[in-house]
Amino acid sequence: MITLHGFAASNYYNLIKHVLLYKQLPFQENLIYGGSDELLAISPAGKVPVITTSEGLNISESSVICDFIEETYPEIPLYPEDAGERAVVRQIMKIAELYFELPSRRFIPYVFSGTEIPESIKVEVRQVLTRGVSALNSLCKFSPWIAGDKLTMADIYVYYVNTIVSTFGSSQLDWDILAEVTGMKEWNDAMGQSAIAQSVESDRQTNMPEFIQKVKAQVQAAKLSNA
Ligand SMILES: N[C@@H](CCC(=O)N[C@@H](CS)C(=O)NCC(=O)O)C(=O)O
Repeated sequence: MITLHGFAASNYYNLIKHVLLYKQLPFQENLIYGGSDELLAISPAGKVPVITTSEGLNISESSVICDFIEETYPEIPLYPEDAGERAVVRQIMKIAELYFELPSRRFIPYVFSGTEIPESIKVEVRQVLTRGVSALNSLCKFSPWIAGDKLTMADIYVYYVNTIVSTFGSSQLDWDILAEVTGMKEWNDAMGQSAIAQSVESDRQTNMPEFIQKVKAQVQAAKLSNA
């Protein structure tokens, strides 16, 4: 059986959990946070999520895990059969990661440590997000799914990317970023209605207080070591 390592407050963790649930694969969860030796032993960059396969192989990096799961368990497919269509799905995922997720994440250290975000960082993040908006506007179809008439890995991937983008877009840039991509808000709302998304969200909310406590403890420890 697959073991999914990480914590439910993580959107990356949740996207893999959603994929496993969608594909109806049995898996167990192992609660583990960043910064532990236990995590470094299975994740070279010390990031979650990680899966341990039934053969005992540890795999990290969400998009790599997505591909591994699809290749190993092709039943209930999440990528199109056609190579060109598959490339479009992966292109949407890559663009969402590079120009939506990663720039939004630049705010996280400031928010967690309660430090003001320099205006230059906000300008830079806004520029990268603008590129993402433009790219996703030209790639996404929302007819009704993100890449066309079938739900694909890109639907699940971008839905969880968007949790970060909309949170930090509105709180730090006063910008409703999803509204800038035609059709995205309606599609995002529909994705959130699925039973799987709602069960993942419920686990996220349960884990959030413990995660916040961990972050506060880490910030406090960093302050003490710098004092
Ligand atoms: N590139 C990684 C990023 C995963 C990531 O950033 N995970 C965060 C949680 S959402 C993490 O592990 N943070 C802990 C840390 O940075 O120490 C992926 O695609 O899986």
